[in-house]
Amino acid sequence: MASEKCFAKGSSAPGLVAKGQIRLYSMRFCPFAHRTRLVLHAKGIKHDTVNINLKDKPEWFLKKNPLGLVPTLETSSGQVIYESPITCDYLDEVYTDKKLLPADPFQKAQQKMMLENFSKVTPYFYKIPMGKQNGEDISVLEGELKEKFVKLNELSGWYP
Ligand SMILES: N[C@@H](CCC(=O)N[C@@H](CS)C(=O)NCC(=O)O)C(=O)O
Repeated sequence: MASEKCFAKGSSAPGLVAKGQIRLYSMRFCPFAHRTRLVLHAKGIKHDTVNINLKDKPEWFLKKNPLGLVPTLETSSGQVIYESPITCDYLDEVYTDKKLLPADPFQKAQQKMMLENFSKVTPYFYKIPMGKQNGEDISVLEGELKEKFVKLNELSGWYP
């Protein structure tokens, strides 16, 4: 997207997060960041996106999130939230229009169990294209991904 910059080591930090907005630190091909992006879009939350060069991370980004991972959210008061499921829960709790998680504790637990299982698949959406790009043999990864999908399929009848 034209409005999305990509920041690397040596870059100056972007300005403060505008009042009434939230900022997502992201990377265009990160499947974990896509979770947060989906929630931002589903709920129509006003936000800006700052893409991080994960191979050459800006120092200022590591000060915000010492783990150096995306997705990371930053509020206009400087609060920082990371780990994709936590960012999604945070957004759903703070922006109460169009709730995504059910209020019922058991239904909520079921959704989280499904997410936990799907999380075993997510890293492959990153590892396989990256391996391909680096000219690596990705057949083992592809085999593992297939196995995980079969398992997920077996479990799918268990969730609502
Ligand atoms: N458990 C984290 C994983 C996030 C993650 O691994 N993001 C990758 C990009 S897809 C990353 O930031 N990698 C940078 C690094 O490992 O240094 C989450 O769910 O948010």
